[in-house]
Amino acid sequence: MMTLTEFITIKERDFQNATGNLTALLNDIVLAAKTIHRDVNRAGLMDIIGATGDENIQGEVVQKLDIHADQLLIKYLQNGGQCCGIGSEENDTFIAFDDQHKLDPHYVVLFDPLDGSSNIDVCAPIGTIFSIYKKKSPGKVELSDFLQKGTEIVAAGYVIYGSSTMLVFSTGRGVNGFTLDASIGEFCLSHPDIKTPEMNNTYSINQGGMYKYEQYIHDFVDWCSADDKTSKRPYSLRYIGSMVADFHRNLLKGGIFIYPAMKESPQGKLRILYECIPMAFLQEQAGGIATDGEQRILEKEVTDLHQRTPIIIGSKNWSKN
Ligand code: P6P
Repeated sequence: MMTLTEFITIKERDFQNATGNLTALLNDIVLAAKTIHRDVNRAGLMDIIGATGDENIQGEVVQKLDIHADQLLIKYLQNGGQCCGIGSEENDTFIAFDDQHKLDPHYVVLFDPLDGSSNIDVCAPIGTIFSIYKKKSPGKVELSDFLQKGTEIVAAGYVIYGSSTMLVFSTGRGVNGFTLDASIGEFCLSHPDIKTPEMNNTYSINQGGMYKYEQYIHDFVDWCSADDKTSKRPYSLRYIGSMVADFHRNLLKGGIFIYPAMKESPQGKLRILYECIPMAFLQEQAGGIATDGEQRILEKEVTDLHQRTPIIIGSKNWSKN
């Protein structure tokens, strides 16, 4: 079984003038993920279950493990010396790293440290989502380095902490999945060159919000639920309430995930920079689609670190229905 380290080393040879900096940066994220895996699996024993009682900029109650994961990622990325700053769901503004190593780091990383955190207390799958961009500004890192369109992305991925822990990522040359073998502390290549099925009869949406959604979404859900044997309907609704888990299932088996605009929140709920763009990048690399209902997620202008967007993401032939 090929380890992640072997895989990256081999793939690194594919990159012209590969300097090894992106490899080192990915390894910093992997180190944080292994530590989060360890702590997620024993959270109930470490008194880091439950909420801090604080609210993040989203106005969401922050779970202790959220903050713990956020601080781990910041520590590993700062100490790794390849990253000059981060943007995270748990921090109101971006965090610039002083160039303590004088390595002249030129990557910025955006992440949701523990997505789906409301599932932590009930042992449902949760995940870390990340995206990597090159710093564009000439001097010290600035906000504009984080507000880049998805088409500028260098790499993106997620770690799902579920029945097993998997890292799924892409540097723009396809999508590969690695399963953590905790006995040796290595992520091993288990899902090479992931291609998402062009169609599957699974749709993921919080159907409880039906009367808040626009009519075309309401009509779509009604269409999926109709009893029509010739088109193998009703389709199956699968929705865990953890984007990483719902996305991962649909990526491997096919299906469509929708978090639409709502009357009281026309930009939906999910954040574009550290949830939707990385997932859209992976989905397109695996042969699927990702839009906001009108345009490609990857082409949307980004004007705020915590900007939200509606999202429809999954198998490409769903768009033909
Ligand atoms: P709702 C988790 O809080 C999250 O950000 C995503 O992981 C998930 O897909 C979505 O929100 C669930 O939101 O409104 O259906 O509970």
